[in-house]
Amino acid sequence: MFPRSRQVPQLRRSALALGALAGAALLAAAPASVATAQPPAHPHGAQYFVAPDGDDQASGDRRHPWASLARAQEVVEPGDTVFLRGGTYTFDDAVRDCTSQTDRVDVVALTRSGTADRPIRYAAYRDETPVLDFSGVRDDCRIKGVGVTADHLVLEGLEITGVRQNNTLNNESWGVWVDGSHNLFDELDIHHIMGAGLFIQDGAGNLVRNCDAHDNYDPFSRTGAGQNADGFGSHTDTPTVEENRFEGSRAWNNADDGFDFINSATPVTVHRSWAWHNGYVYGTDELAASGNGTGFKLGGYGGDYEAGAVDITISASVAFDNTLRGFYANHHPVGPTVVNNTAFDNGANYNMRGVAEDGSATSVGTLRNNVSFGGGVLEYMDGVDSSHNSWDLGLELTEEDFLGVSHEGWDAPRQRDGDLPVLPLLRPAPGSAVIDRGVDVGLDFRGPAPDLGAFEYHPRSHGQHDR
Ligand SMILES: [Ca+2]
Ligand SMILES: [Ca+2]
Ligand SMILES: [Ca+2]
Repeated sequence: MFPRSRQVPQLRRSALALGALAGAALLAAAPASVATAQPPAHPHGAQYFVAPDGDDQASGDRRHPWASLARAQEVVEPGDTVFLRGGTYTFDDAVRDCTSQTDRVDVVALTRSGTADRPIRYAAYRDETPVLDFSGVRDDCRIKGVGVTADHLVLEGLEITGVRQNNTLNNESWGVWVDGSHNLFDELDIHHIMGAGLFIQDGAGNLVRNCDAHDNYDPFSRTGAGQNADGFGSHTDTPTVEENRFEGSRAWNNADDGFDFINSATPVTVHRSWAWHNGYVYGTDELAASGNGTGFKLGGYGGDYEAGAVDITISASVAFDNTLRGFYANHHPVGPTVVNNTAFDNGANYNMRGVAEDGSATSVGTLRNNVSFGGGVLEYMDGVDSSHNSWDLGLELTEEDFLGVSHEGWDAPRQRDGDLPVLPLLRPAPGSAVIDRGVDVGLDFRGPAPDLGAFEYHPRSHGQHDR
């Protein structure tokens, strides 16, 4: 009934890291002064370097980096790594002109694919922070900061910001726009986009891991200010069995929603992700005029009944302080699976509004081990498959049930490996009423039974035994 928690592709990551080490040793021995020469290819994949003060006529090795990703893409082959050095990369033009004011243009267009065994990797060099700043791009149509139409890429450790809406004839622009499959988006920090942070238009088998999308706002949308700036979205056109997956990711201060999966033909799974303070104009407590303000929007097709509606699953995730709803079925025709989540102080903590075949409103979903706490009501729960949730058990939770309760501090820096920060917030306190009250849903737990909510109690330290 419930899917087992799956492991992220650590093996693939390890293989890449080994390849990178071997490449470094080979490149260090190569002559570095030959202008326009290519670094030698080798069995583990070549390494190339890009830097803000680089030169596209250089050789692309560590001491002679290129200036642009576009230059790197001319030569990359499956298995290669392109390292981006720290600093700010500015852009002022898309790759081509707009053909109309409603056209869509890419600024960075990633079109060359890797393979399953040999992905192409675009990664921050060591612990440096490459910032792709698109605020100078004024082309008069919709803008994709990074447009990914390739498959089997890894984008890792990049900060992406400043994509604009340059007229009022469209809806959102995009930070990262994806029409590809089997890509890994890892440790991206995407913010201040006039539209969605990361938007999957089509494709499956993509993993969005340990990414942040925040402070996005679309003031110039045709459908109203704030209507379209989500943190993350999967809205694919092509029906697939394979899913898109979000894990360890955070969305906050976005004008519309944190995570939105409306009109997705691809199943979606979310695990260990947080969404808060969405529905506001960033930097303020002002409601975005047309923002929806939902933490996790779990499917839906604009109110229509779709016979082939996909499965949406969310687990071990947290939604709080979203203006309208924390976890929302959004008129989805089939029930989302909602297990071991924590909702706190949302307009509605859980709203399971579905749509029946005749178009009438109904309630959908399978809910286990969830916590509803603080302000935030339950809506559309009649007929939902609900048990072992805090409300089913009649728990009257108070702040004493948690090690900490706050709307603040959730944007703390990530751990060194990119994982979510370990915070006391909304974790069970010793003796909490949520401890061991759940039922086994296939996620890790300690003690005789799972606890309720996103975090499992540990007597000595917190964070060591997250789901
Ligand atoms: Ca909206
Ligand atoms: Ca939305
Ligand atoms: Ca337990």
